[in-house]
Amino acid sequence: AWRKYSAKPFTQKSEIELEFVRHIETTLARSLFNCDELAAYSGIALAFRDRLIIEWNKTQQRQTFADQKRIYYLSLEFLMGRALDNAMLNVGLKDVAKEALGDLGFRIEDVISQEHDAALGNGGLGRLAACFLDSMATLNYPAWGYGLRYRYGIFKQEIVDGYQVEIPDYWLDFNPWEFPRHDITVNVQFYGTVNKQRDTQGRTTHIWQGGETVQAVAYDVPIPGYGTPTTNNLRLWSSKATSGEFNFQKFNAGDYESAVADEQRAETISAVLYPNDNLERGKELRLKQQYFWCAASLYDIVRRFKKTKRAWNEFPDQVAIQLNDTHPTLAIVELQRILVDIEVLEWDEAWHIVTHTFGYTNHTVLPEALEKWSVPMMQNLLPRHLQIIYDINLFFLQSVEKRFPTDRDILARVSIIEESHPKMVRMAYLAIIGSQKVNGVAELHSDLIKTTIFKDFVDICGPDKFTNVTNGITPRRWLHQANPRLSELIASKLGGYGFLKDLALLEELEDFINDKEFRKSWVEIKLMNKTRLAKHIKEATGYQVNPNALFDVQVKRIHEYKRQQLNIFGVIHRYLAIKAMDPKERAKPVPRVSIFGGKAAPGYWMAKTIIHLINKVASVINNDPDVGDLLKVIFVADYNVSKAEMICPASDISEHISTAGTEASGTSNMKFVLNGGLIIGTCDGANIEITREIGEQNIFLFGNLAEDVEELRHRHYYGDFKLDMHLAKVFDAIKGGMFGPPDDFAALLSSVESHSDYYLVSDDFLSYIETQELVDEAFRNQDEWTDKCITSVARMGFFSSDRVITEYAESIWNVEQLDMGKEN
Ligand code: 26W
Repeated sequence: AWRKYSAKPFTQKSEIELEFVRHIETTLARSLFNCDELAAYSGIALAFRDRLIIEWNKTQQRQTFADQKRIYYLSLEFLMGRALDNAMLNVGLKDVAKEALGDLGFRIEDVISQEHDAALGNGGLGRLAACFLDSMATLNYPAWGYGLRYRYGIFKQEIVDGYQVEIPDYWLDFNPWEFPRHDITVNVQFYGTVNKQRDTQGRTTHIWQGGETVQAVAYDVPIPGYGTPTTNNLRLWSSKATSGEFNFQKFNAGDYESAVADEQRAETISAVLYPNDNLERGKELRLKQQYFWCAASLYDIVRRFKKTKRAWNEFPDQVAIQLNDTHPTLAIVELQRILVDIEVLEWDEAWHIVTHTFGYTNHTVLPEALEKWSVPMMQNLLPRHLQIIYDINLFFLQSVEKRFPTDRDILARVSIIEESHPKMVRMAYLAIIGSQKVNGVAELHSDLIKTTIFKDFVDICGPDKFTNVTNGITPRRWLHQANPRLSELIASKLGGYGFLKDLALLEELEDFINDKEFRKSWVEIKLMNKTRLAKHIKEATGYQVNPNALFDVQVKRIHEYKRQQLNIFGVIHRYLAIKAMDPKERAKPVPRVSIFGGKAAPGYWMAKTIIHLINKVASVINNDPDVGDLLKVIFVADYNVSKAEMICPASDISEHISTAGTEASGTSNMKFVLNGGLIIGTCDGANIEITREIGEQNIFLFGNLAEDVEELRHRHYYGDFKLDMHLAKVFDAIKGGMFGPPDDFAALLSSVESHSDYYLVSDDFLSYIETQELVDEAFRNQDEWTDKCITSVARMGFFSSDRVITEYAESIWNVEQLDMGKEN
């Protein structure tokens, strides 16, 4: 009987139309006669959501029945972007939906663009988590994402008078992609005290009592795989006050205000995503977010494991938990607490289970980004966890002392507790000690963590604990969805869309490099993508840019280490050169549009100054009649995932120019090359492996190497340094007021001129502008340029996140794909 009534997924146009109309008229209670694009988006999204949920249910049943080891990906950030287009493509019904919407009087692009980005992340780390979810579902891995359901995602950026202004991103008004699970809740405790007790067998146990309790409510987001029925789950926790007596007691006692205040305090935990990227500020609310999310997720994972009635020692055979940076490190402590305090396992047995369950991925070597929590704060908020951390540390240091009896200060160096005032808990050390494997995200980065920040741990734990898994991106969103025409052209040559599931197949494209029709289409597609971006630029900024000019793009979070200042100084250099030319000569340079985009953390003053300078330079250059089309400077406001989908396919060259050794990997570099753009970059992060794959004749590398950075910084420090002469002229122009009051930029210039120049802007400047000239020269020869682009795309197969997930699954998680039988 159940089977007779169970829902069936739609497959044809007429069924989509029926579902669409049903949702408009009933779910949304609207009339078809006043159905605007937003309503149309809602209708079609709800129809696809229903479809996903049917597959989601079946996937859960299959995975429960298969009873295999599962992957749990813990990330404080999931930068998902829009869901509708992705859902339609992954399910394979976008063309059908397009016709259905057409019948109903809508253009699918307009409907898709109604959707608000799900922007629960800052940048690279959060977007990587989103790509991983797509690949895990596509490869049929039983996998769960766990995160926080922030009421406010990353802020929206507006540019007012050249300055960044932050607008709250309230995105939950209408979100058809989440399912509240009011029946799936976990109570999470904070503060309170710890008491020792003896149990009936005479053992000492620890009871954590008192304090406050906050309720975590699950919200589930379906994650459809591409070309497979697998639809995995992303579970996001939302905080609310525990229902019941406590509040009612206060309320009945007439203390209405404080009852409401308690409720608000609880809801504050999941209210807002911290907008810092690569900066740790040590705020208590952030620690609360971390514990709230770890405790709820672990409770859920343990509950699922217990349903299988297995012995505890089988836990690591059933559960792999990956920590996306150190933000979820408390999960290690929480599991140990559950096993020892609640399940009453012996310490050593519990610790064995814990250390075979977790893996830790490091995403940054910047010292200011490494998480440390003050001991007094942790003592107050999580008293039992601090005790457990002390015990973990004690046993760890004892083992180190035994093995290195003569090294006098190794214990202080590797202790989880830093002996500062106040004392601090070093989360990365705790993550390493509690994990089975530690990985970096590109080869250079993985080498650097082994030789610098984690060197002692390589000596102590052995080199096998540390490995590399180079990042990747999902070709579904970053090729097929972002650049449908290019995807279609490739499919027409390779005989289908198989490359979307096996990106290495792209290599066959090299066979068509001399195919005239193919090349012509290739160039036309790039021009169309640039024209589309030019249209957006015109609407957003009022500036008209020429789509035939060289589009030079740098879009990413604004940070001194990423060196947007190097780029804008280079732009000013170019401008001064054009101005100095005899008007007759001005036909020579290649016309260029320099496009910037990215958000600065609201408290990061230097990054905001860089944004201000870019906008000031733009308004001077763009309005200078001497320059015309030769140079335009554009700042695209509110860079986010959906803007990236428009911008990546429209670039000729993109900039990935971090100081060598500072950018762990970078992933937008991969997106740009996959979309037929070239790169100007430093020998940093994944740029190095991209070069190895595509060939050094196809990339514009410049600048000092990571191994030289320390020595160069030393030289600056001891004053043995002279500002690059071209850069000096740029600085003179700024100081002369060419771009507004020089005081506005004094601190920025001084960060380069003074004794430090920590990010080596001056050291790399000459090499940068010379390499930009090589870019001009190469672009003049359009045929050779096209050769480079096609060859590069053909060699990008390595950077699929499917390859990345397969590596994690085989070398870290030891998890198998679900056998989907013949139907797949
Ligand atoms: C505690 C504040 C904070 C917030 C976020 C510290 C650090 C982070 C992230 C780890 C920063 C981040 O996003 N790192 C980026 O991770 C990407 C994915 O691996 C890499 O491609 C980027 O190079 C790296 O900067």
